[in-house]
Amino acid sequence: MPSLRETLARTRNSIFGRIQTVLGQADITTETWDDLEALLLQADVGAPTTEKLLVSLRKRATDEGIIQAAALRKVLKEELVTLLGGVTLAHYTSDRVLEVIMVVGVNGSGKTTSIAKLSSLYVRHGRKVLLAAADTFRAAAIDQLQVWGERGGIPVIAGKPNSDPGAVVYDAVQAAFNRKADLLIVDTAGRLHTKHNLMQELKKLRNVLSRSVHDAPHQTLLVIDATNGQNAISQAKGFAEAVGVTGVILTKLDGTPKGGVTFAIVNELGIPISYIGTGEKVGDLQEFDPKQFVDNLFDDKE
Ligand SMILES: Nc1nc2c(ncn2[C@@H]2O[C@H](COP(=O)(O)OP(=O)(O)O)[C@@H](O)[C@H]2O)c(=O)[nH]1
Ligand SMILES: [Mg+2]
Repeated sequence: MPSLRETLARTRNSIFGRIQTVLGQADITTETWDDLEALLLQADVGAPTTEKLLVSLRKRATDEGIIQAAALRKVLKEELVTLLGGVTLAHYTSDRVLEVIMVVGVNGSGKTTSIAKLSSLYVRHGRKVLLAAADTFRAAAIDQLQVWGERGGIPVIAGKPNSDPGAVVYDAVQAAFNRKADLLIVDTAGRLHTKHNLMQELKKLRNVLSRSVHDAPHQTLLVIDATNGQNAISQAKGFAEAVGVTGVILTKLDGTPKGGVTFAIVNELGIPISYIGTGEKVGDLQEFDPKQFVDNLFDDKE
């Protein structure tokens, strides 16, 4: 499993490295502020979030009488951590007879892979997991989940290609009760003929779940591909409005310079990042820790 430092190498070496240079050994000038703003925008932090950061930085610089750029760097790091919010403690135990996690996101974002990673994590914590292949619109999607299931020894409930995903989810809930599984993870489609159809379909799946399991789904995780940068934000808003997302799995942070999008996601969507994907292997999933994340965006360790 790559370390967070390795995962964030490209984001760090591209733009955050330059922020570090701008906030180096000199006094703060007008140019410092301009450069910082330009770099944050380039880093995929996004306009609203950059604006918010600059307002709090300027206020703190005034209030605290900060003159040196290096001192501002320390404040920037603190504000970045604050922006990301607290740690969302992942819970691997549950008092429920059956806990349900629904996973949504556009095609190719990494839903199925992330489900494999999550399953393995929960299994290691002693949970009895069952998977539902409710992305019935692509035959390959069903196969892919089944392959991961076989590798991890986790049963997968699937229907025929193009069968009703609601029926698959219904069957999966019954199977989970019958087999005394205590965690059901539902894989879903990421693309239909229209976006409207997709959101309607996902709402239908939610209803099937809530009718058959009390308060289900208990978590709805939105998978976002970090390499999409700012484009990911508007997509994510659509899902969040339609199905009420409780947490984000941010994938492909390895190999992208666009890690700054993390700040935009939390600030603009108001949804915490639960996990980050750091590679294609089953172990490449980490719980998100705001402080560690920010520390690893910069080269210095102060
Ligand atoms: N490098 C990298 N690749 C990933 C990550 N997560 C998923 N992928 C890759 O992204 C591609 C699409 O993933 P998939 O799970 O099929 O996406 P889905 O269509 O949303 O189910 C696959 O090639 C995965 O191996 C990650 O965190 N890092
Ligand atoms: Mg898939």
